[in-house]
Parts: sequence; C-alpha cells; structure tokens
Amino acid sequence: MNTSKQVNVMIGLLFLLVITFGIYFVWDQNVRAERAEEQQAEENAIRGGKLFALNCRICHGDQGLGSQENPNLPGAALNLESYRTIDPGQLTSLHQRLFETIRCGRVGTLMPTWGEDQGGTLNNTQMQQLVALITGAWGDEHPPSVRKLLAQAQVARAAGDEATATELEAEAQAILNEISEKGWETALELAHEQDTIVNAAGEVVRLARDVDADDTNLLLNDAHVGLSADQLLRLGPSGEEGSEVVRVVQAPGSSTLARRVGPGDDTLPLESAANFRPGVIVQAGSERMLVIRVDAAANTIIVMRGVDGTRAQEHPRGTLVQDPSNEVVVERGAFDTQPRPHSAGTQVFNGPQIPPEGPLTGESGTPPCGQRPPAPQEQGVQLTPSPGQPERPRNAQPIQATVTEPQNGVIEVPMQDNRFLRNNLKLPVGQPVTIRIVNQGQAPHNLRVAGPDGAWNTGDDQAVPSGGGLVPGGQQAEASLTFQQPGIFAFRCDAHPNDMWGYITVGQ
Ligand code: HEC
Ligand SMILES: [Cu+2]
Repeated sequence: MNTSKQVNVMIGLLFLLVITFGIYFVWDQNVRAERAEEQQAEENAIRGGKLFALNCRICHGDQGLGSQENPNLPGAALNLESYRTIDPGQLTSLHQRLFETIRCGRVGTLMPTWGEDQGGTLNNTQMQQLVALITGAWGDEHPPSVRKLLAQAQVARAAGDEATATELEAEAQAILNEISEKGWETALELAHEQDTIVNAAGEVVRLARDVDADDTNLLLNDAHVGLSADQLLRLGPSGEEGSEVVRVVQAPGSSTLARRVGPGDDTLPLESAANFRPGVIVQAGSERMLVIRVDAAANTIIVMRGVDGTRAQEHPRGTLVQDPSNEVVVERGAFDTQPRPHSAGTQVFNGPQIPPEGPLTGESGTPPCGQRPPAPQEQGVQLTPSPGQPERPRNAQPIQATVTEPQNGVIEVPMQDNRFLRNNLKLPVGQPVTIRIVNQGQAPHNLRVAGPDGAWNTGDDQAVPSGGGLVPGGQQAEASLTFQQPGIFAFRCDAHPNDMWGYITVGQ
C-alpha cells in the first residue's frame, strides 16, 4: 500500500467516524428532546397540583373529586380519566375549554375568575399548569411517547388489527393517567402538609388514645394548639378510607392573665375566657385552681385558689393559665362524614375549610371575559319536595312545567353543559323504570337521586350510571331505578350540583 492509498483510507475512516458521530448526535438530540417534552408535561402537572392545593381544593376537594369526594363541596370533579383524553382533536377543544373556564370562571356559578387579565390572581402559565394537571398533557399536544403510540395504533387499526390498536391506546392512556396522577398526588401531599397541626414543641398532633365511633371526648397528645369552638378537624389523612371530620365543641381553656393577681384574689382577669368551663382544674405556675364560674363577656373566671394540695400564690400579668388536660369535646361525623373508631396515634388535621356560598361569579359588576350576565331566573314550576329532601341551590336550573313520564318503561334525559333537558319526571311506585341519560355536552355529567333520606351519597341513592360515575361528553348511560315509596325526590348531577337539578315525583 503506498502512502497516498494509506492517506485515502485514513480520510475514509475519519469521514465514517464523523458521520457516525453526526448520526448519533442527531439521534441523541431527538431522544433528549422527547424526554424533555415528557418531563415538561409531568413537571407542569406537578406545579398545577401545587396551585390546586393552594387555590382550588376548598371547592373541588383535596383529591380533586369535588362533590364526589364530599357532598358539601360545590366544585366539579376534575380528577377524572375522562379529562385525560387520548383523542388529539378532543384535547385541543378540552384544553381550550378548561383554560377559559379557569381564566373566566363561570357566570352564575361559584366558579371564580382566576385570570390576571380579568382581575384574578393566576397568570397564563399557572393556568396552563392547572390544565396540565387535569389533562396530563402540556398545552394542546400530547407528549411524544403518547403521540408515537397513537400513530402505531392508527397503523394497526388501518391494517385491521383492532386488538393491537386498543392495546396501544390503553398504553397511551396509562401514560396520560400517570402524568396527571403525579400532579394530583402532589396536590394531596401539599393539602396534608398545610393541614398538619404542630404544637409549640414542634410535635405533630395526634390522638393519644383509641376512640370509638360514639366517643365525643378526644384525648390528644397536645390540645393546646389554638383550637376554637366550631372549628373542623379531620381524624386521619384526607383521601384515606376511614378519615372522619369532627367539629370542636370545647377545647381546653388556655389564656394569660390580663392583670397581676394576689394570693387572695378569686376573680382572674384573662385575655380570653372562651374555652374555660366550670368544674375544671386549671393551672397557673405551680398553683392549681378549681373553676367555679366563667364570665365570657367580661373575660374573667371565678376560681377556688390553691386546690389539689397546692398553695395560692401571687402571679404576674401574662402568666399562662390553662386547663392542663388534653381533652377536646367534639361533635362526631361532621361535614357529612361517618363517625368511626380511630386508634391512638391517628394524626389530627385542621380542616376542611368550609366552601363559600357566594358571591356567584358575575352576579355583581361586569361579567368577566365578556360573558353574558347570568340569565334572570326563568320562572319554572314550583314543586314541594317530600319532607327532608335537600334544598334546591339558589342558582339551580328552573323546573320545567312539562312532566315527563316513562314511554315503554324508559325515560330519556338529554343533558347539556350544564342542565338536564328534562327535569320534571314522574314515575310509578314499586316499578322499575329505565332512565337513560344522553350527554350532548362536552363536560362529564350524571344523574343522582338523593333518595328518601334526603342526603347525597348515601345507601338509598339511586344513580345513572348505577355506580354514580360520570358520563363523558357525547356518550350515554342507563340504569334501572325503582322507588318503593311515593314522594317528590331531588336529583342532580354530581359534577354540577349547583346548577343541574330536577325532581322525580313518585306515585300519585
Ligand atoms: C368557590 C368555589 C370554587 C373554587 C375556589 C374553584 N372552583 Fe372551579 N368550579 C366551581 C364550581 C361550582 C364549578 C361548576 C360550575 C358549573 O356548574 O358549571 C367549577 C367548575 C370548574 C371547572 C369546569 C369543569 C367542567 O368541565 O365543567 C374547572 C376546569 C374548574 N372549576 C377549575 C378550577 C380551578 C383550577 C380552580 C383553582 C384555581 C377552581 N376551579 C377553584 C367552584 C370553584
Ligand atoms: Cu353535570
């Protein structure tokens, strides 16, 4: 081999090397870009979860399940698979609708306006992050791995391989679910963090002994953590089976002396006499006293000094006077939760916060985003529901004058965003009737009857679909309903409990 040949081979080899590196580089860039896009969706869904815990959970629930999570929550369920659509066309319109709903709120409902440009507190990026939390996609395009799977599914379907296509679509759905669920998990974690109560020593507040379902006295490791009457506490983490909400009736008294008291004074002036009870022993310094009378208005307590073998002493202003017991008297099963036994060590949380009842968006002032002002309430017919039935929300849709009865044992109820197109139904006693709901809107809806007990989400509810799930836009569902007693029963949509509303008259 002569020198020039050697040189040529060398050049050839170098050239190959350069090409190989070039190809590798381009490929690597692609993979990195895809991974970055994937991570972007996830990171934004997680940011969305944090924003949700800070701004939205008061109405939409710690887990984002709204009224499905607790009947007291007015917000719609947002943590649903039906919002994580794999249909690219649907994603575009869904993204738009969710973003606009968050930005503008919904006139005539409790859903507030969030867009900064509308006087709200969230910027566009933050609102996009909330949408990412709900859809599992960043913007109106799916992450690359999902796009790839969907393209493969299309090829498989075109080739007539339906089974493979379905499988690939399920895989794509699983990726969106996972991204969205990361965000929802973050929301729940942050909710727990925000609601955790710690005492002055930095210890987390817990039950100090087991409680039965009917115990109204809870012993805590420390009850001197600023609890006040009427406050709600949660026993066990929100979102976990068995968590219960209780209302504080009486927390142990704790305050400081408003003035110096001598050993002979039996009236103690306090900063606040709330929470003190007659018959309880309180402690100031090393002295114990028996509370005889409480004057909450004057912020004084009348005591018997130096009990339990202690001696009456002088106490300077600012001395801590407290009921050293760590017992809290509560009302069990508040906020429509079930009283249940709980074991010692169960964490005690603050909350939930009670959702506001108004004002409704756009009711006073200019409606946001140029939305029309809420329609003046059309005059519907007045029905007198059976005793104990839930109260019709202020802004619920009017009740139609036209009564719909079953045709061949079936009643069809078309639904739009957000109303039942038939909401004055009449059914016979004791006979099964099929109710078919047809969702002509885009938002998910269902139909739930409160039942004779007048409470939502209890054992005597009947729902369409029967499990109480939501029917995505464009789909329908049916269930057979039977009423064993006459009466007028309320129904509503779980996702839109404040506006989608109707009555079923049974018998007569
Ligand atoms: C004061 C209570 C309240 C707060 C706070 C609230 N919402 Fe809502 N939201 C509602 C109610 C009520 C609805 C149902 C409106 C209806 O019936 O159309 C709703 C509906 C929605 C919908 C539309 C669901 C659909 O498809 O119909 C979205 C999206 C939404 N809220 C997102 C949010 C986000 C994100 C936040 C926090 C930034 C938030 N909401 C805070 C009450 C609230
Ligand atoms: Cu609905």
